[in-house]
Amino acid sequence: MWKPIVGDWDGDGRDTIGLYDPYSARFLLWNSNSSSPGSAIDFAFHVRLPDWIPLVGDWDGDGVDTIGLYDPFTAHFYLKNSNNANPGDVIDFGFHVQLLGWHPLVGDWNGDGVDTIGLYDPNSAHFYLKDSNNAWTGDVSHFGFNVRLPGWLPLVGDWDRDGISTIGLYDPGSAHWYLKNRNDPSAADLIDFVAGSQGWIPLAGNWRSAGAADRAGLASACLDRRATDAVHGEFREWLWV
Ligand SMILES: [Ca+2]
Ligand SMILES: [Ca+2]
Ligand SMILES: [Ca+2]
Ligand SMILES: [Ca+2]
Repeated sequence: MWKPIVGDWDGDGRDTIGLYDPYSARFLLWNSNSSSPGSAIDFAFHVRLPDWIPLVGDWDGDGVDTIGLYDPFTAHFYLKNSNNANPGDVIDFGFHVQLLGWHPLVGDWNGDGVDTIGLYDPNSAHFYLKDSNNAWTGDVSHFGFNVRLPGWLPLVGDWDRDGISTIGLYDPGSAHWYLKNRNDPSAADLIDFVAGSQGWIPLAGNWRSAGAADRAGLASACLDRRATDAVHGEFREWLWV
């Protein structure tokens, strides 16, 4: 199953779509959001990584988002500073624990222009946010909601455009979105109700223009590769007011 991703692949300030195929570790990245997005940046590592999770972030703060991969069996992160299959610029670190079911996160939690990693534990609704991309645990901030939120999915965005990424949660069961402008366990700043279909994946990005706030979106998880090698799927976005 191909996985939807979003990022600013060309550094123009606008996020656009991409797709990741876990069966060949292949990335397809488009620089426009349209149904016929034209030619994609297309590269693959030609290994089968069925359970690894694709990541996107600006790991070096140059304004261009690049890819990463997360191995949930060892809580290991592989972050690359260019969008190609050359392994020469991979930042590579791990926590040597098995965190099955946890979700990796990416955001600029301290507003310094560099994206760093985080993790979300769905069993305790706990977020762990780190300000550097290494295995040191001294800069982890964590908070939780002390409730069980089975099936809820985390997302990250700069909803108020202050340069700091904050968390959100999407409940696919009720189609409720809870977005926060601070990384703490206080109540959500924005609650909305927009349903996707079964299995849709929540996304966030600045789809509009450079300097705009991030907005939420949904992508179909039913992406498949047809005989023509074209990738079919659906992305939807809407405006938060
Ligand atoms: Ca862009
Ligand atoms: Ca970058
Ligand atoms: Ca940062
Ligand atoms: Ca913010």
